[in-house]
Parts: sequence; structure tokens; C-alpha cells
Amino acid sequence: MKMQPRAIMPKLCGVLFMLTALLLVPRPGTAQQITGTPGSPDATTTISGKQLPPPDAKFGGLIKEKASESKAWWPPRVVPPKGAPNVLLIMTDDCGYGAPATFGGVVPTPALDRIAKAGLRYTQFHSTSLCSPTRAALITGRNHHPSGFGVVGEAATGFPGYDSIIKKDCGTIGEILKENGYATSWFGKDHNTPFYLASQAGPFDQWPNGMGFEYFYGFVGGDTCQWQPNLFRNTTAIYPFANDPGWNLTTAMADEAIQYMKQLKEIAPGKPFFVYYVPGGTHAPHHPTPEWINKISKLRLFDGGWNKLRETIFANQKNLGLLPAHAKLTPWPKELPEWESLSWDEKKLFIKQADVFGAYLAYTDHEIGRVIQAVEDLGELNNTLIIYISGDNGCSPEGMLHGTPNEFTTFNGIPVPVKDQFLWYEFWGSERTFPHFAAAWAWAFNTPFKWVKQVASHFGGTAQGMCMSWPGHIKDLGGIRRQFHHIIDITPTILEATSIPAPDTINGIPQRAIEGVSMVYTWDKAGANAPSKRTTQYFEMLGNRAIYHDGWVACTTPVTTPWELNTAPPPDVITGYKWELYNIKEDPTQFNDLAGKMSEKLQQMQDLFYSEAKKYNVFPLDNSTLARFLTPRPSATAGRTRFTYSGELSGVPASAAPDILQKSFTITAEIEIPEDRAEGVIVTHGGRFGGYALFLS
Ligand SMILES: [Ca+2]
Repeated sequence: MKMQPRAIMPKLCGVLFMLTALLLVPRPGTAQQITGTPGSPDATTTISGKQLPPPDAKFGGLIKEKASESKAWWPPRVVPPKGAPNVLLIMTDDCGYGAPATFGGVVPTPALDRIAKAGLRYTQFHSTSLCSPTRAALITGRNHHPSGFGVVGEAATGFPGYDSIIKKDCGTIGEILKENGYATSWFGKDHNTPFYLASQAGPFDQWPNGMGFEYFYGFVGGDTCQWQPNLFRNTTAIYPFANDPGWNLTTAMADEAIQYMKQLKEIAPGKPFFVYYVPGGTHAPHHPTPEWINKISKLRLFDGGWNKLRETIFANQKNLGLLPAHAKLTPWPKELPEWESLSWDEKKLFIKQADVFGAYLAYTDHEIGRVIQAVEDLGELNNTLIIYISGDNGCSPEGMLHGTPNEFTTFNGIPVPVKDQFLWYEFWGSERTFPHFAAAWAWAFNTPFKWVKQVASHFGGTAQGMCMSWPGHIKDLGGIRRQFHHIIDITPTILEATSIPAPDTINGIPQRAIEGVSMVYTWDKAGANAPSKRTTQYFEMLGNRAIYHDGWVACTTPVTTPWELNTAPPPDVITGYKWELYNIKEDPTQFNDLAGKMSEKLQQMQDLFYSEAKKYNVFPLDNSTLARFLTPRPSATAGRTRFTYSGELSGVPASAAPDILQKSFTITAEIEIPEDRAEGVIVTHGGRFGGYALFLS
């Protein structure tokens, strides 16, 4: 029953007044909403949301010595503001701007198309250029350095901007929505648990469950095998794929998310969900099903090679109206081979690599489409804000020049010759491979831009396709939006859509102001040409850096190519870089470098970068790569040289296991051998694609 304050019986007025005054101070402009009779089991309320979690409701009943003479009073259930939608926040991995068909690519992405048609397509939306940093910025609404992820967790160093600890003053959108009455969940990749805290010994405060997501089904780390993943349900390792050949995480996580939403809406139909859906695709390993490899291979999308692919994508982007007619395609880099210079067998292998990547992208989008369809089947589509971000950074060059059947070769700096890769040709994408394509494909899939994943200075690293829909609220259906925006702008967009404020405190800890700006102003037709509310944005990753301000970008020129593992000492991180300058209002692809002609403008932009860098914990700048990955970090193994295990123990991550790299070690095993014989593994760490085992035969 709905009740306005004036309709409540006089004796309840005092109770209501106390509630309003002591517990539930309405925020300015948004009245507190109460349903049911306060104190009764069906009563609900919204909260001010400024203090999370909200303080307990003050008891409004009566307590005498005997229950029979007392009056019970239940605290009201906290619910989100009326009209607050379900939120489905989707982001794929390592997917460049020009990969999906929705943004001019050749790989079919009907689920992304569906959101574009039912809502809006954003052409100037940016990530941080690397996985965990983008993800931290996405869920906190703060830049990646203030939230502790200036770099991926595996390369964390002991500085506040880089220690891979999401700061307690940067509470997540999961935490905020949960405390305001949402059911919150996270499916897929979690790359925001510090690498050194990812074991069963915890602590778990920086696992999804500890960051406001009530349910987690996914993997911890940068990537995982989709056939036999490092999989968790909440904080417990699970192995649903054991003895189930053909099981694939991309499908399984869609099934899980669908079941989760269905069960929620059957148990508590009025409770909105926040589903954060982040599949492993299309990060390596590229692991689509054989059916998808067949389907995409038959389309022969990549037979013309990477130079031709760029021209096709670029033409599509103009036809779709994503780029103005005068936009220019940036030149092919001299560091990557022209397609026509390749041998027949190189072409054959590289086409296979791209077919499997394309299949993985199409498969990932297809499974996302099932999740979206489930929202419609539940009757919830009109009540759901769907945000689908295509990639957390540009396509990845981490397959080196020739690609690899096993991504770990890259991290060890070992190129795999083309003729050796043919041993895996027939199995590319299967559980026998952990594959990645050649770097030139990454550059092509990031059309029309220059550079690739890791490179924060250029749009090839940071430009992402992004679409949003919410029927009845986003009205310019199928529209295109060109305002410059950044991943930190998603959390404030969700907050405005749900009418939930950013909290002043979470668990008593004052919160850092949210650094993103809401994009809701772009939603109606009048918003099509509204000036961008994001006027300045810094970018920094591994020493590559840029500053956007009012239609201009100043950026450093990368000093190394990210597809080669460079062991040479990097140049001075401040003085060792050239800068470029672009007017992206005139030149959206960063084609025409104006640095030589406009040195004063460049200087202003550089000064702005350094003042923003100071504001956002970007210092100390660090352009080291390999050395950074090997930095000692706090962990349960730090300082220990002796490890004892007995019986069965599985699922111990590398960060919590004995570190045997670059040192001598001894393994002593006490085993009981039955009278007849014994055979098997005593200890093993790693798996098919790397690691070690002590085996008794
Ligand atoms: Ca990524």
C-alpha cells in the first residue's frame, strides 16, 4: 500500500517524523519514498544515500517487559528510488574500435547492433589502454591512478597510484547500488584483485564479493583458458568443466547470468539487478567453439590481409556516419610488415589466426546477445539500462610479430617461427592452444587509429565502441553521439539514471569525489549536438601519455613497439619522449601532427598534463616493463624459503606459491608407495602451457 505522509494516522506521524529526521534524511531534490506502513513487514524506504551503509533504523515500536504488551516494529527494507532501472553493464576485453561490425568492422556483432539500434552509439569513448586500469576506473568512477591501478595488477609497484589496491575512498558502483537496495553481481573477468592477494588465504575485501558485488562467477586475473578456466563461484574455486568436453566459459557464464537474473525476478520481482558482465573475450587465449570457427572461416573475412582490412573498415566507418567524409586513414607503420610482402605460408597462418579471433568476437557477442534476450524474456527490457562497451582497451599486439599458439611465449620474449606454429594450425583455438594473433592484426582492428593496447598516448590504445539503451529514456533511437567521454563517466551515468547519489562516506570512510561526468545529457535528441561535458582527460600507461582538452590532444610518441619484449633500458621517462599535437575536432583520427607548427599550444597542453598528473597520483612516472613485473610484492610467501604441503591442495595461484624463478630450489617429497606400484604427479604448478611437475613413474 502506498501512503503519503498526510494520509497516515496521527499516532504514526511521530514515528514517521523520527524516521525522516534521524535515519532517512532525504537528499535535496529527491524526496524520501516510503511504501507500506512503517514498522510493518511490507514497509520499504529509500535512503539518503550519503552515508553507506545507512545507519540502522530507529525502533519505532513499543517495548514492555512482556512481548504480549509490546508492539513490534520492523525496519523498512531499503529499496532504490522509484523508477530506478535494472543495470546491465557489459564490457568485452582487448577489442579495438574497428573490430565489431557496429563500428565498421567485418565481424558480425548483432548484440552490439541491437543496443545501437535501441539506443545510442558513441564514437569518442575512451579506455585507459590496459585491462585492470580500465576496469578499476569503470567500477569506481575515478581515474585509474587514484583508484590504485595505474598499471595492471601483475606490474604493481609500491606507490599509491600503482599498488593495485582499490582505495577505500573510491567505493565501487557495486557497493553503492547494493547499499541502495540493488541485487549486485559480477560475471567473468576480475582483474582488480591484487595479484598477491588472489589466494584462498585472502583477505577477500578486494575480491568482487568484498567490493559490493554480492555474487561472483568468474576468473581472477588478466586472462584464462576458456576450456578449463581458473574459475570461482564467489571465493571458492570450482571445476564444472571436469569430464565435460566442449564446456566453454563464454557460454557457461551467460547461462549463469541468465539463471541469476531469472531467479532474482522470480523471488523478488521488484528488486532491480546490477549485472556487471565482463567476459574473457576477446583477450587471448582466443577460444571460440569449433562451430564458431567454421562459421566465421566460411565468410573469408580476412583473406585480403590486414592492409586491405583497414581500408574496408575505414570505408564502412564513413558509410555508417561514424567518421566525417574528410577524415583520413592514418598510415601503416613501417615497423609492421605490409601484407603483400608476406610469403604464402605466412598469409595462410595469419588468416587462420584472424579467423579464430573473429570467431571469438562473434561468439562472445552472441553469448552477450543471449543475456540481453533473457532480459527481454523476463519482461524487463523496458526497465533496463544496458551499457555495452566494446573492449577495455585496443586490440592487443601481445602475440608479437607472428602470433603464437601459446601466449606465454610472448611474456618470455620468445617469438615462435611460422613453420613451428603450423603444428597447431588445425587445433588453433582448441584447448591444445592458448593462442594470440600477429600484432599487425591488432593495428588493423584498431582502424582508423594508430597504435594498439598498452599505448595510452594514441586512440588505437584507448578508443572503444560503446552503445547504451534504455527504452523510453534514451529516445534518439539509433543515434550517434560524438562527445568525448571516458570510462570514468559510466559510474556517474548509472548514478544519475538510478537517481542514487554518490555517497559522502562508505563504512565511515570519506569518499573521494567521483571524477567522471554523467553522460545522461546526451540521451535525448537535443543532446546530439550538446557540447561535451568532459572537457579534459589525461591518459598515462607505462610512460606513454596524453592529454585531451577541448578538442585538442597532445601525446607522446611511443619509444618502443609493444609487440617486442624490449630488454634495453628505456629512455628518461620525462625528457626521453617526443610529443605530438592533434586538433581532433578537425582531425578525429590523429592523422595530422601539428606539434611542429604550434609549439606554444603544445607547451600549454604539456603543462596541463603535468598539473593533471599531479592531481591524480600519476607520479612517479615509470616506463620500465619487464623489471616492473618482477618487483617483489607483499604476499603470504614474502620472505619465506620453506614451504610444506601435505595431501591434496589445488588452485594455488603463482603469487601464493613458492617462487622458483631465477633461483636454485629443492623439492623433497615423502611418499608412501603401495606394494605393487605407484605412478603419478607428486607436485605440479602451472598447466599445459607453462609450469613444472614432479612426476613419479
Ligand atoms: Ca584488456
